[in-house]
Amino acid sequence: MKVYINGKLYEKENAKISVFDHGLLYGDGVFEGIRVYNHLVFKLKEHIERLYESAHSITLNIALNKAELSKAVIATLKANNLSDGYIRLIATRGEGDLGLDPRKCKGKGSVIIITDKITLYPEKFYKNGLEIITVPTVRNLPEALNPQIKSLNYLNNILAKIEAVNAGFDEAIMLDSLGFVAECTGDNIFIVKKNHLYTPPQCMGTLRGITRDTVLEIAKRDKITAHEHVITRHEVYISDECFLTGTAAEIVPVVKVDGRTIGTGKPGPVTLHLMKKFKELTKKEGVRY
Ligand code: PXG
Repeated sequence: MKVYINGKLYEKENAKISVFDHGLLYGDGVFEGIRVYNHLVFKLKEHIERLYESAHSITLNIALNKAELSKAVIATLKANNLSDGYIRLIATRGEGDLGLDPRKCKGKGSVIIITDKITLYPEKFYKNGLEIITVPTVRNLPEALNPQIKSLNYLNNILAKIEAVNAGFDEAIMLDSLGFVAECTGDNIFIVKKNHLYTPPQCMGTLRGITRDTVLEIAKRDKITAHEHVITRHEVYISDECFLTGTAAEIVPVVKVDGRTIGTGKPGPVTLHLMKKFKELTKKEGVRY
């Protein structure tokens, strides 16, 4: 697998950057995760746009413009002869010294594109649904490090993941600082109540997920009423259905939260409908290469 770094392709073993890169030293950079389905890059424009928004917010200039970066993504996929997989886009502040000051970072920063075969969640998660828990670590405060910024500093989410794994679960609900449901460690959350969809608004501790937006689009088209509304843990517990959305996970049903069975304890009809429609969309929509 070849890795793109600053305009050149390197074999995996030789794909290296400086230990002085502030992306490593401080998590000073941004990233995106994108899926490719049968030679179609799903929502490439949206992912590129979000990457540049994250970069703009942390005053990071990406050396390439959006069109150039999109081209580089396609070139990397072609070089690796990949038809289905996952793309990780990374832009860092670049090489600096051992101080925080970004002005010390010389050059244009690093742009890295890694492609890989996708490691899917086990099939049983999609068939039977996930059991998840709420963890103590709350999502970053928007006024400290806004969750809208997909920064290279993912410790907030990793700490929550560790708490879930230590308790024997694969995914966790993270609350916002007010105690409302924010999102999971790498996925957004939805509930279904009386055939209406609810997902937390993105103003609090929630990333505006591209899969989340896609689900809202499908819902609108299929006349399923959706609300972006604050959600409490109680509302999750008494929901009819619950599911998570993310580029890696796509749509995964949740059947138990904090020991409470959700609905019938099986993936529900609205979730199954959205999973089917999402799959159909990934087969026909995207940038072809
Ligand atoms: N919330 C968070 C905190 C995320 O990191 C999502 C929601 C879903 O967003 P999209 O746009 O993908 O629908 C993400 C996505 C992983 C992994 O290994 C997941 C993400 C990033 C990196 C790794 O599961 N994020």
